Amino acid sequence: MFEEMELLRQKFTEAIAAADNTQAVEDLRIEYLGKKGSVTGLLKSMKDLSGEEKKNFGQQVNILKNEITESVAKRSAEIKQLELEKQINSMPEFDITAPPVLDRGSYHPITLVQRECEKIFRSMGFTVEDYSEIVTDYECFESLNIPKHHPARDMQDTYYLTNGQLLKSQTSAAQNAIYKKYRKALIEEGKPIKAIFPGRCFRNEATDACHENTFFQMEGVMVDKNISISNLIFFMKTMLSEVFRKDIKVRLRPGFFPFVEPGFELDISCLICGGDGCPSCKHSGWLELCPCGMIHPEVLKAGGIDPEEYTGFAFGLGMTRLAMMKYGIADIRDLNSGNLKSLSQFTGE
Ligand code: FA5
Repeated sequence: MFEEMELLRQKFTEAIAAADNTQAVEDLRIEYLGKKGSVTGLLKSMKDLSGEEKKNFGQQVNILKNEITESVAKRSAEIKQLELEKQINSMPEFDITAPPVLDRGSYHPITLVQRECEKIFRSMGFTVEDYSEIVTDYECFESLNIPKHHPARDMQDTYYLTNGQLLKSQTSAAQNAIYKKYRKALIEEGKPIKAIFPGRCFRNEATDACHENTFFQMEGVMVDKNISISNLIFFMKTMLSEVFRKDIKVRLRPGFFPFVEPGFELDISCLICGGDGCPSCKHSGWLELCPCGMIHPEVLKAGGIDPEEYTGFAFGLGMTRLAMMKYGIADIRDLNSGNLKSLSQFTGE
């Protein structure tokens, strides 16, 4: 029986050293110390021994039982430690002394250029207005001296909604509301109307390197007594020199818009090809950027302003094209692409 006990001890010593997970150790505990376990079996077999032998054997079995209990506890603790170390080693390395590397994202080039324009015009006393993207026929056309069936409506292929409203095809759609908002201060307090209103525009256009169906414009108006074309030219020049901060070639040519008289097209020499001609400027070397003109008397009248007493200028800056020129983006479609690799490289100042 003592031999049997010694064999059991050896067998257990080998088994516990080989147990490499918590479950294996628990299985061994049950196998040796459980109700039907080997050590319990040894105790049961004592009944056939004489008094002195029984006492002696009983003591030895208890020693073995204690040894096994201690070994199980020790091996369990070792395995828990090993499992913890394994878990820690599989975690990505984290160096708390390393400087923070935060991905802060970046602004879209149009946002950058819009903010820059807003800053420039604010510094010249203009307010920045917001306007809805869904507007009425009156706002987008009739109040701008473009009655129903006027051929000028064909200049913009407009998206109409089933309720008769439309997606704003030009930021000029906000002009009437701006005149009505500030006319009282103009007439009663002599405060000139000076406002810009950036916004998204929609046209059902075939897209190419310089045309999108969804693009941004920034409208600007100034109304007061004695406003003339020289005021218009001053503000256009200031805006362009502040945005580009380098000499750029511009040209002013006559342009037709029913809401201005006279009207102009302000083009800039294409900064992608340097004026040689490329897809970005439809191979003309020039890019239509900022049509403008003196506000038509009918438009002032529709806004509740007497054109005999007041005059003003308006412009409709193509902000998406401005972003193209400012950041050297050859294809306008990249700006709506959602391609973070190309869009996240611009940082403004
Ligand atoms: C207008 O939208 C007039 N409302 C501008 C205006 C305002 C004239 C006030 C006079 C007084 P036009 O359709 O040309 O004009 O658009 C103005 C500018 O928006 C263009 O010069 C161009 O820079 C930009 N633009 C027009 N269509 C697109 C397009 N499909 N994709 C990108 N930019 C465009």
